This record gives sequence, C-alpha cells and structure tokens, in this order.
Amino acid sequence: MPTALITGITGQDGTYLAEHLLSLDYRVHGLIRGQANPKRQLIETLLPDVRIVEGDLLDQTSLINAIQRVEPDEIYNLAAVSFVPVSWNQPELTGEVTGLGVLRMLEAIRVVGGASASRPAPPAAGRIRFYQASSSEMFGKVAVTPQNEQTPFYPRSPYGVAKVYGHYITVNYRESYGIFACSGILFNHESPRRGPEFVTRKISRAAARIKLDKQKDLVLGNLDARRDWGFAGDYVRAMHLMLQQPDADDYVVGTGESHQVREFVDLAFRHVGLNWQDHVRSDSQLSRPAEVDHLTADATKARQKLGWQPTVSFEELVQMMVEADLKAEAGEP
Ligand code: NAP
Ligand code: F7E
Repeated sequence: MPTALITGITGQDGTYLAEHLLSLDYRVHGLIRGQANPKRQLIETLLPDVRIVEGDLLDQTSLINAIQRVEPDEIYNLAAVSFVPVSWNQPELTGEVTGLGVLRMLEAIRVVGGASASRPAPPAAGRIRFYQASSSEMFGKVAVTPQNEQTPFYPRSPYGVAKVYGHYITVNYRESYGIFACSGILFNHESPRRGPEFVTRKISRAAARIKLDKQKDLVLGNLDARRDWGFAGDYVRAMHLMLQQPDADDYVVGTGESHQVREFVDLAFRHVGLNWQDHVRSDSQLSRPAEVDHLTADATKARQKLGWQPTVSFEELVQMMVEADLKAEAGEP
C-alpha cells in the first residue's frame, strides 16, 4: 500500500486529493499546523481515514520529523498562503510559507534521504516523489495566450513571486540532487469547498443568499478579469498522475477556456432566476494593486503525456457551486 503525505490537507485541494488517494488504496497522512487548529476536527470528522501529523511549513524540524515518522512514497505540497490579496498585506509571511516553505520541504526530503551536492541521487532521496503546487499566477502579465510550460513568467503579486521561487527551487532540487520533483502549474480550480474569499465562491454564495432573502447585494472588484476555471476534483487527478510517470517533469493543467468574472456572475444569478444587474456592483476599492487580466491554459502536454482531461464544464461548475450553496444556506447538511 503506497503512503502519501499531503501538506495543506485542510484546504480545498487537500480534501479532494485525500479522497482520491484513499479511493486508490493509499495510506494518507495530512500535515496540520498549530496547536489548536479549528480545521483539525473537520478533517477528523470528514476524512476519518486520514492520519494527522503535526507540522508547519515555517518550521524545518517539523517537516523532517513528519517525513521520518510517515516514511512517505509521495509528498504533495499543497500548503501555502494562497489568497492573492493577502499577499500584499503580508508579503513577508507569503514569501516564507509559499516560497521558502517549498525549500524547507525539499530540504527535509534531501536531509532524510541523505543527498548532498557531492552525492546527488542516493536511493532514499530518489524514492520519495514530490509534487509542488505551482500556479498560473506565475504567468501574471502575459504576452502570449494560451500559456504552456514554455511561457515566460511575469508574476504580478507577492504571491505570484513566491510561487515562482517555489517552482524554480523544485526544478533546482530535481536537477541538483536527482529528487523526483514535479510542479503542476495549475490554473484556477474551484468547487463547493472553495474558500468564501475567492471570487467564484463569493458569487455562488451571494447568489444563493440573495435568492433566499438572506443578503441584498454583492460588491465585487474587477468584473473584466478573465480566468480559466475548472473543477478541483478533476485537478487533483492530474497531481497524482504526475507522480506516476517514469520521469519527473512540469505540467500546465487547465481547461483551455477562459471566462470573465462577469460571465460567472451572470450564470450564477440566472441559475437562481435573478438578473445580476439588479444586485451586483463593482467597487474599485476591491481592485488589486496589480491585476492579472487574462489567463488561459494550453494543457496539451498534460493531455498527451498524462492522459488527463477535465470532466466538468464551466456551466456545470457554476451550477454545482450555486446548488451546493443553496443547500448550505437553506440549512441542509
Ligand atoms: P487553500 O484552500 O487556501 O489551502 C491552503 C492550505 O495551506 C491550508 O490547508 C492551510 O492550512 C495550509 N497552510 C497555510 N499556511 C501553512 C503553514 N505555515 N504550514 C502548513 N500549512 C499551511 O488552497 P487550495 O485552493 O487548496 O490550493 C492548494 C495549493 O495549490 C496552494 O499551494 C495554492 O497556492 C495552489 N494553487 C491553487 C489553485 C486554485 O485555483 N485553487 C491554483 C493553482 C495553485 P490552515 O487550514 O491551517 O490555514
Ligand atoms: O480572483 C477578480 C480578481 O481571488 C480571481 C488562487 O487559488 O487562483 C486563485 O487566485 C479574479 C481576480 O483568484 C473580486 O481581481 C473581482 O482577477 O478568485 P480569485 P486568483 O487571484 O485568480 C490562482 C491560480 C492561485 O494560484 C491562487 O492561489 O477575480 N475579482 N472581484 C475578485 N476576486 C476576489 N477574490 N473577490 C472579489 O470581490
């Protein structure tokens, strides 16, 4: 039975990945930070088969201890400060967790495996397979559309900059120490488990609440921004597939379709029988200091080499999220 360690287990992707790996008969361990993390109980209740291990991406020793204790075959590094606006308010923390946290995970693998510059690829370090959650935010201000593995990076936020560091340190440890380390450059992926601060969930939740007379209107930022939105449940399959390949490599994962925030709003409100223009306004206070205007994935490599493809369309994603929020807001479990 293969063993996996997931950092960021309490996040959207962590829960979907844990479910996917458990369905494939993995023994799954999830790294949880903090003495009294309120989400620990959520994981214990929703995912009772996940074994919890304590640790923090800010603490090198805790990561070494976690790897020594779990002895994983695969590590999925999903933990990050992941909300882009927070990264302007807390740029140093974002750099520490989202950027240097990746170095600490790779160092833990190197130290436990005993790799060094003079002895690049000892069997133990080579045995653990590592997945890094890279992001389309690294492309930022794009000069080329769509974006693939060769597209240059031009990050537009402290988050994007930290992810570029995480990406290249992953490539570097693969090339320096022979560690099997992959980066998935994932475009936006959403679900009913998405944090309510992200735009898709903010919209689906508001549409449901307005429909149920629990809220009057919705204030958003830039309605013109375009994203390539897919379903998180599809994207965690790609993460797993990357670590099953004969060689470590980097892959872009996305649907290849981009839509404006405005289109998401329109579909969500239409799904509950409302006209969005009666309820939604845009406030420039919510715009970002530097915006990423338009992202579209070219996931040809993932399709061809991993055999991966998305199963949920944009329209289905919007419906799934609004339906889930209608149930949640109506008090259904
Ligand atoms: P998320 O829901 O925000 O989850 C982030 C996770 O990181 C949480 O479990 C959080 O734990 C954990 N974390 C934060 N700081 C930590 C620390 N110092 N030590 C250990 N854990 C820490 O993010 P997501 O949407 O699942 O995304 C997963 C990963 O993919 C992230 O790295 C994100 O940047 C990246 N990504 C996401 C997307 C997307 O569209 N979702 C696209 C590309 C890349 P707590 O519960 O304790 O806060
Ligand atoms: O914003 C615009 C906003 O916060 C999407 C993270 O998972 O995906 C995510 O980052 C767009 C932006 O996601 C509001 O300006 C308008 O253009 O949902 P978001 P994101 O910034 O794309 C990438 C791939 C990651 O890696 C990240 O970890 O929507 N927008 N009005 C708004 N955004 C928010 N949050 N709230 C608004 O009111």
